[in-house]
Amino acid sequence: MDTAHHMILYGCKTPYATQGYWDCGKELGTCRDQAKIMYAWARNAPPTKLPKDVGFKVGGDTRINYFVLQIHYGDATHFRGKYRCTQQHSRSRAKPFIAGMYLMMSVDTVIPPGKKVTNADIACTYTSSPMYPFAFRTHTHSLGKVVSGYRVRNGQWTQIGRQSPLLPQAFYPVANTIDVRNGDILAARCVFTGEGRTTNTQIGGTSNDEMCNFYIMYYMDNSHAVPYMNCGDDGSSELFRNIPSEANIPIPV
Ligand code: IYT
Ligand code: CU
Ligand code: CU
Repeated sequence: MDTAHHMILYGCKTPYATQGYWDCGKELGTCRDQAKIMYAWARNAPPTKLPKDVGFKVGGDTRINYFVLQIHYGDATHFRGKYRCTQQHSRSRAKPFIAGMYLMMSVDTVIPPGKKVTNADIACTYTSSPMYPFAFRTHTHSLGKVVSGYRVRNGQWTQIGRQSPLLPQAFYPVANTIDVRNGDILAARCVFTGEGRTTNTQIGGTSNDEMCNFYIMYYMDNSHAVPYMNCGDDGSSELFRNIPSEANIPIPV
């Protein structure tokens, strides 16, 4: 971990290269098609374990035919191009539960310079078969203070997870073991500060831009599983009037 700062495992149908390694930060990216995040490791974070009988479905008609491991180097001086890629095959029976990822992301947040607090709110009504969240991950760049995600059912907010995005951005166990059913609302808030900036900060890919992501890793019954879902809606201010106040309290790091 003195060398690698964090790693993300993506699944895709068509990666930029099918062997070896390449620089995904320059002209090449990770996947030519839509990348799907499957796992994240970050320094010092405990490993995420899939619950018993839960597995990601890959291969066949899943559109996940390649794994791409993206490594963000903190200090690459000790690395010098040495790498080894190994595969561990384990042939196991199909799992009764399919793991999946629900990605909540803000697409249009603007953080004014100098403004102490800017919230990015995301909410969507859940319209699929029941899912069971077991881990969550938050992601912002340097202006994020706290990111929280909830299930809202009949007006009642239940926390799925709350974390400082300045801590290692791995998947952490959920705060509450809950189900998410058709008709529930999934809601997330990122709290940002514009302090220290002299211009507007927008959502984007560079470290001068920001992102607001709340990932929910879940499992679903094999028979009607939907492995990847997204939410990019703003949610109404009416809804977010009732967000628990903890969502506004920065986590000290
Ligand atoms: C604009 C933004 O928020 N990008 C995020 C979320 C994202 C992930 C994936 C967007 C798309 C994806 O296909 I996978 I479209 C983002 O890039 N997050 C990064 C990694 O790419 C996963 C992160 O560290 O969470
Ligand atoms: Cu990193
Ligand atoms: Cu980002």
